[in-house]
Order: sequence, then structure tokens, then C-alpha cells
Amino acid sequence: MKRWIVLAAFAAMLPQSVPAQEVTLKAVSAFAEKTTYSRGFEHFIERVNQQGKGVLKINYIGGPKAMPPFEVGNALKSGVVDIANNTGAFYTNVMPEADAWKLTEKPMSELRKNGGYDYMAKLYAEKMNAIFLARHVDDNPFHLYLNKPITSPDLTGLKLRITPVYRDFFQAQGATVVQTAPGEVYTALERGVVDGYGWPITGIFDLGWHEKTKYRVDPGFYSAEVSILVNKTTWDKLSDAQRQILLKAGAQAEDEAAKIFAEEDAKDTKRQAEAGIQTIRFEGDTAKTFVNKAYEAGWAGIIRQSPVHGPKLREFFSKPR
Ligand code: 173
Repeated sequence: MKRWIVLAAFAAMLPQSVPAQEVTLKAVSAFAEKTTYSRGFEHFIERVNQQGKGVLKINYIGGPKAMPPFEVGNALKSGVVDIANNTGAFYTNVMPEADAWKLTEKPMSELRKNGGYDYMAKLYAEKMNAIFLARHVDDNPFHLYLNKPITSPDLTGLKLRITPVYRDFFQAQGATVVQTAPGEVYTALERGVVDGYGWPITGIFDLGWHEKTKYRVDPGFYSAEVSILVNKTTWDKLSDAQRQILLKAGAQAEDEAAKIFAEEDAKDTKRQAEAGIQTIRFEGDTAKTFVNKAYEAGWAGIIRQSPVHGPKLREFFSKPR
């Protein structure tokens, strides 16, 4: 009898064998629902909710209608949301180094091996209380779109809509800049508040900007980054099984990015031409100088804001040019 009591007492101390209760994570996107830069994230959520039945569930509250895009970084840091779809340029207030992802010239698979990912992951943990789970947009260059023609890379006299992605480059070329969230671009173009805007090669049809765009300048520059972030306090509380579900769906999203955007880039380039958007193309040395200046100005901006980490990131991310 006594033995049974002792055994029962030990059994009560053992970890429960019944699975822990299902955890629900709150998610938000800095980009409009069902548009180009939310799509990879929404696919990720579908996979997690499929794989995670009874274990882990993501409750997606939506895009900028649920939360202003430039507030998503702080909301993720503080735990107001558990998961966010965001791009580095939208939360430079939390972590200026995040904008350096646009300057990567190596695939994420290589950066995950060469220490570049680890270096950034540490900054995300320290500065943003965040886990950088996966980059689902890459191989997707930015461009300058215009309503006034130009004949050289000199942008003097032009007023351009920007985010931190384009600020240093466009200013170095002489432009005047005004920052807006994507949701304000259409109205800014319609009212003639700006002469053009920065945006990647894909996605201008999502919010109807093709109706208000005359020219695209080629070549493009940099590589757009949109990624899935998890609040670290939330992450630390998850079980191994729950983390594995997120890691697996994240790895899938990151692995697919290059292939998806190779196709999307080609599709939207064609669609822009069909919509009557004319290409202003710099050739030869002019093109080369234009792109080199973009990287020079981009890195100078990152290093100015982060003098210790900036040069390190440049070593990991850059190719000699
Ligand atoms: O132009 C932008 O709003 C911007 O910075 C961005 C970044 C990544 C993908 C799409 C847009």
C-alpha cells in the first residue's frame, strides 16, 4: 500500500503525457491582404494551420486595415502581435540594420551558412525581441517609376515617394523625397503630389498604380525583402513540436522564394509593357554606374545609422562590384 502511494506521488510529478493545449498566435501583415507581398505569408499560415491542427494555430487579423504598416515592427517587439509579415524598411525605428536585407547579393541559403543570417538573427533577438523566421521575398529588384521622363540618372527636380529603401539613393541622385506607406501611393500620384515612386518590379497592379504610371526606369537595383518574424517571448514559450511546425513552414517559404519571384518578375514586366508603361533604359556604363551608386548610397546609409554592425553586414551580404 505504502509503495503505491509513493509511486502515485512520483507519477503526479512527471510531465503530463497528454498534449499541451493548442496555442493560438496572432498575426498581422504590413502589406495589404491577398496582394503580392502578403501572399507568401498567407501561404505559410495555411500550411501552419494545416500541419498544426490541435497543436498550433495562427489567427491572421489582416493587413494595414488592422494595423498601420509602420507600426507593425513595434507591435511585434512588444508582443501586441506574435507573428508579423514585414519588410526591414518599415521598422528602421526599431532596428535600422533591418533595411540592410535589401542589399544582399547572395541567396539566403548561402547567408544561412556564411554567418550573415546568424549575425542578423542576434540583432533581431537583442534589438527587436524577435526571431527572424524566414524571408519569402528575394530576387525581386526595386525600380523607379515616373510620370515625367528623364534622359539621365540625374533626378534633380523630381519629387519621389519613398520608404527608407530608396531614400539615400534617390537623394544622392538629386531628388526630393516624401515617405508614404503603400496605401497612400495611388492618391499621391493621382493628385500629382509626387512625380514618381520607388517599388519593386512586381505588385504595382495590386493597388491600381499602373493607371497612374507612365514610365519605369531600368535597370532595377537591390533585392526586395519581406519576411516572417516571431515575437521572441512567444517563441520561447512554445514547445519543440510547435516550433518545428513554424520552422518547417518557414523553410518552405524561404526555399520557394527565388523560383516564385523569377516567374512573378517576368510576368509583371510583361504586364507593365501591355499596360502601356514605357521603359526608360540606361545602357552600358550608365546602367552600371546607376546600380553601383545605388549600392554605395545604400550601404553608406546603413553604416551611418549603424557604424558598428553596418560594415560587418556589408562583408556578409555583398559581392565585389
Ligand atoms: O516601397 C516600399 O513600400 C517598400 O519599401 C517595399 C519593400 C519590400 C517590398 C515592397 C515594397
